[in-house]
Amino acid sequence: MTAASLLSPDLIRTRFSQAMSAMYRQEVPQYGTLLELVAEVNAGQPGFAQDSAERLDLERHGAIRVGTAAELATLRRLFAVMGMQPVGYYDLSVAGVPVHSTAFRPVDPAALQRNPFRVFTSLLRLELIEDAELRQLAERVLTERRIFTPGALELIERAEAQGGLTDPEADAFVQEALETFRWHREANVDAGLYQRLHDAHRLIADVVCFKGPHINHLTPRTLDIDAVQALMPAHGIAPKETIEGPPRRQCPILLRQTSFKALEEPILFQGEVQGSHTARFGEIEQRGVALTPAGRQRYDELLQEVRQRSKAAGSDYASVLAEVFQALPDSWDELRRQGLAWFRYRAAAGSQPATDTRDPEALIAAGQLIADPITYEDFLPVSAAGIFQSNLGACSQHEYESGGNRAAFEAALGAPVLDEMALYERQQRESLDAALAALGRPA
Ligand code: OOG
Ligand code: NI
Repeated sequence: MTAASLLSPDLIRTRFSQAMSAMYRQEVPQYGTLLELVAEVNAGQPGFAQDSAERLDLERHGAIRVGTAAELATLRRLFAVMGMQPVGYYDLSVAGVPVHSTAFRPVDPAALQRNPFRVFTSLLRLELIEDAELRQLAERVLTERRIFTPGALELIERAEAQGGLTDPEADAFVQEALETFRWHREANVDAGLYQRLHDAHRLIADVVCFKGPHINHLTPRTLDIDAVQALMPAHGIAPKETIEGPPRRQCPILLRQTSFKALEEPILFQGEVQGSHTARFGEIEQRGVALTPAGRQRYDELLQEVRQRSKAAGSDYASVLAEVFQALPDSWDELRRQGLAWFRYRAAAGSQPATDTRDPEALIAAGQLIADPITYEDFLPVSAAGIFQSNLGACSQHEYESGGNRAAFEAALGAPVLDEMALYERQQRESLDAALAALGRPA
């Protein structure tokens, strides 16, 4: 096997995300309607700085939930074949959801530019089920199921041994991997156990009772989430009321998201009993610039203030959100000068440096250096909690006081999760070094 005959992981990722999208379109027809609507709205928009139209068309994220450490660890190996690595740790127990999560995604700027497909992946925290007997039953069901096909496991091993897959192997891998994320109408349990798990938490039933971690949503990226949200009802889609995340701004930051209600799908319990389950939904997102730790702290504080103030009687969430966020500068120059957001630097074409400064701000002022906002590639725990909640229904308010457990998550994963801030920082630093070198100012 020569390295030259191996396909790039980026290509395998693109084939996989397209196969997944085609499958989800069949399973959830409203997703197809949403894709068309998003494409229509995006076509009428100026692009967001560095992101090409090709990337936008391909761009989406998915979400899955698994039940055991072994399942999570194998997923890590499966995603690695497609150049996707675990980035970030999200504790959702604080929001009443008994899971913790990471996002599998490409990390290298060139790979992100080719196709940034990400999968938000949650691991059920069985220890948060209080009823010991129920916990053991759930555990037994989970350890007995096999969510990967033998073919998928074999191709993961081959990719690890060879350092990649050939073109035909990649096609076979995509088909085998897809099986893990498919919807299965037949439940793994009888109706009684489903009901008990559902009563403990709807999400627990969703993770435990099926043959695999069905993809629960696939989210296209729009350049104007307000426009898509407004057009959704006319296309027969009913979105949740509020858009999660920051308000609409001249300079979009982080991530704004909205979703529409889960489908009620017929299922067949063991013992041939018919029932139904709601788990799968649709979502759209708009991405903005990634914030630095200082910027992110400001964002978290402002969001906290919004939540406090909008509790007051008669207050309107959208107006409070817009008002409170006026405290955050809404220009790329200010976000950059105050160190609130990450940027990628490049030398202006044909520029001849007039001074010998290495100061980026002086070079920008002289028209020799250009700073483009770096797109946020990750997720927001508060928003994710809002998305989970909107699809779990009002009956599922839970309180868990355990807090996060990143060490346990990483032990299950079999690897540490990467620090997203370090990835953005490095991208900014390396682009600046390269731009300064191009301007004849090497370090
Ligand atoms: C994941 C919810 C989180 C997002 O976009 O924040 C998420 C889930 O419901 O499994 O996908
Ligand atoms: Ni999502």
